Amino acid sequence: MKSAITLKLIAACALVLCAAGAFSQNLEPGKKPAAQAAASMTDAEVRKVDRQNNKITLKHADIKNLDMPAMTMVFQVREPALLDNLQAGDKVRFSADKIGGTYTVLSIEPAP
Ligand SMILES: [Cu+2]
Repeated sequence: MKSAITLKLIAACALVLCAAGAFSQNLEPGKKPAAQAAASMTDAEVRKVDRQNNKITLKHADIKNLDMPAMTMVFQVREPALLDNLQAGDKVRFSADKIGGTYTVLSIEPAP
């Protein structure tokens, strides 16, 4: 009986912590949550796919969430599978963020 009550208390506390966490994030619009859906999609063209090093060269449009103008540059990719089915010349849309000081592609898909 006692343990059931304890469990309920723990669950309640966890819920409160969770809600507080979400709330504080909303209170700080200047701070971007790292590596998430918050990163907007950017148009790009694939220039080079480097599967050995998990890197991709993209000629990209302005990246709003990174405050970066259009350019051609190399990105790290979050996971090797992102490079599946990609090749130079492909038109794509991707999201990226700076992770540990490295510009990293979080998601990438064929342009609509
Ligand atoms: Cu760039």
